[in-house]
Amino acid sequence: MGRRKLIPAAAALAAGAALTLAATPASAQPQTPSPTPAPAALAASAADRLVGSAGTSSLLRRADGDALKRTGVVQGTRGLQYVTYARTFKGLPVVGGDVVVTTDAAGTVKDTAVAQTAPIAVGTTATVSAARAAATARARLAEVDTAAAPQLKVLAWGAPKLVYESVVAGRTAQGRPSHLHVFVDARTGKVVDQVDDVREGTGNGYYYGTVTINTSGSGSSYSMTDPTRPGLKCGGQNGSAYTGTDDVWGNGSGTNLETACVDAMWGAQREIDMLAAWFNRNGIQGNGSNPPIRVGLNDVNAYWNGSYVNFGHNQANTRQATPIDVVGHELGHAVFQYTPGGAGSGNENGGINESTGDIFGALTEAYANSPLDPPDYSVGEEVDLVGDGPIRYMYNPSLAGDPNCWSTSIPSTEVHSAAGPLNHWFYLVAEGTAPTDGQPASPTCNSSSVTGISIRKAGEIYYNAMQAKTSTWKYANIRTATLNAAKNLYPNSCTEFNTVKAAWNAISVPAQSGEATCTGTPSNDFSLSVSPASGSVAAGSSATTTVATATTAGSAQTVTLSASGLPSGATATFSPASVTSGSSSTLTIATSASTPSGTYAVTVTGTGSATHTATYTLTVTGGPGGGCSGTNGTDVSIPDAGPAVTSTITISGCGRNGSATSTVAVNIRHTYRGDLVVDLVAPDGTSYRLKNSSLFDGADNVIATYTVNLSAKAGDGAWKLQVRDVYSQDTGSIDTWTLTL
Ligand SMILES: [Ca+2]
Ligand SMILES: [Ca+2]
Ligand SMILES: [Zn+2]
Repeated sequence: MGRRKLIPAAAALAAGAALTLAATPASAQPQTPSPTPAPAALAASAADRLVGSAGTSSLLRRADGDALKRTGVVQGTRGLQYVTYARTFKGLPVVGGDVVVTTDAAGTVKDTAVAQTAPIAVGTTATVSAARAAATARARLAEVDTAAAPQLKVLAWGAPKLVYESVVAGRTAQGRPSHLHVFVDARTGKVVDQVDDVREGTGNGYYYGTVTINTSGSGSSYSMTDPTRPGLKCGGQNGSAYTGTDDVWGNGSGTNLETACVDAMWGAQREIDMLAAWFNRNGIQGNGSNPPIRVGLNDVNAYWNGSYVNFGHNQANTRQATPIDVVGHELGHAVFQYTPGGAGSGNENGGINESTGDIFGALTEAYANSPLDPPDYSVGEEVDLVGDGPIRYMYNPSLAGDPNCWSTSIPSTEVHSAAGPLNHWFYLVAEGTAPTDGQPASPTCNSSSVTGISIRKAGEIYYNAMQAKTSTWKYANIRTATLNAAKNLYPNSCTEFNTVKAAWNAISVPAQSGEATCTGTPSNDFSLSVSPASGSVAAGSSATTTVATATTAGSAQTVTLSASGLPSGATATFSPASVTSGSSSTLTIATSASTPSGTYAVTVTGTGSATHTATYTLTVTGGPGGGCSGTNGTDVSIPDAGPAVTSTITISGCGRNGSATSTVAVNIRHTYRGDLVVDLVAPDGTSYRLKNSSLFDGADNVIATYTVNLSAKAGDGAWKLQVRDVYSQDTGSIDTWTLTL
């Protein structure tokens, strides 16, 4: 090689000479106020923090390899929020791994509901083939119309098992419609559980006279499709909505199917309106959507099949099964399916599902308040199915032969009968044992008296409890969930809580360990929030946010404010430094030029009769190295035309991505630096060429400073400098190097 040989300079410059500061990344913007976090966002982040914290592993029955994924935030009433999670285990969906975290509007966690009772410890390799599982599932039905491919899952209703879930649709041996989930043990091939989405009700035609229903169309083309309640429509067995040339529907005849759709649409519209007005629920499905309705089922029956409701007729075939409590019942099954935990498994859960139908039927009947069908707590009182009046009596289930009281035989009781105790509980909470509004008296199983709190409050408590439902719900779980709901919904009163509890005692569902208690008028309390919840400033500038307080119990009190978690060189000032709960303070965080770049969680603490905190996320840009630290790279000898030599720096504490401009200062001692190729290797292995060999690079024995864009790299980790002499002439060394992020 004809390269020019240079004489080594006398001495290298000292290592660690002044290094350039990282420039302000292009992404750093002046502070912009972010919108006030909605309760749903506060709830989601609080619940995520809870689910993500190591201290809750046992509460959540965590196992190695399981993961909880947030699936939604459901709004209850009075600010309550329900954050739902689904679980996977080593990537497999876990049926029965569901979790619900309840918070208030400020994001304070109130309760946690966990379906699972034990952490999962199963192998994930099936020894039974999917084809065998599919065949086993098909054999559960007499007639199979459709069958979905089996999915490998973990079933955690009870002791966790590796299973295939197969969904088959068709008819049972009794000729009833079925949409069946079959769980086949993936190790033994045995069926371990099955769940039918089809929920049957029974009813009879009833006419609400001339009513206004929402339909679509104009001119000479109309459809029984509700334009204001998405998804709601009514028609015959082919699933299409009835249409017509005018917007006049039905003829008032009990055998006319369009008339049945008038009843069904009117009832469904009242139910959807009731859910919104009383429970803040958006549609039957909770997301604004509603299932469609079919009439004309050629059967003495009505059912929800997991995706639509279908109504038949009475035995005499003179009326359709579309009175409001039957419509409310079937759509109540849909509400049950579209609340956390979905439709579970077994007779006790099935009974709860049936009772939920009856409860929503009674709620809808009460909300509609038609003089043609006065509100009551009988189910299908207009039915003349077999000539003996209502099919169920919520105030006294035994009138139809159903149990009034819970007992250990409920899990083996037919589902409509197993609904009896919960129907009875609902009645006692709503009306009590001796109502004064004309509703009938109700007996209790412990000879106690209960004073009701109104159907709307009973519904609100049950509905909110349903938002913390899990797939393993039993009567005992509802006791716990409704006590939590009563306490959370009415934090300043024990009346509702005590009624709920008395009603559970009155139907023989025993106290559960750890259940909530209500201790009378609560002590004064307050809540704390910051808005905006985050801000970004250049080092040396100030950020401000408003700290709001509210009185949540008792009377107002003095709240003293403080801040912690500030980065170095920053100070926090509250103006004023203490407030009366209900008023606000302005927090100013002043940073200095020496405040390191990075993102910091600043905890704002309010201290009064209790202590509450809120988090403000502060991003500082343009400051020095982000708080990273790392020792200098170690000395290495550069062999003569040998392989690349490596020197490593482990950097930690960056907590951010690297800046757009980072510098690497390398103290090179080498006979001829032009021989060298120098690369910087990021912790993820990405290599950045700092220097190529160059014949004309004459400097020897110097500190060379290279600038490199590392904005796409995480700062923390082991950074390597690789140096190689590409020609066989010289030797030398690197005497330390420094990376500035
Ligand atoms: Ca009635
Ligand atoms: Ca009724
Ligand atoms: Zn039903």
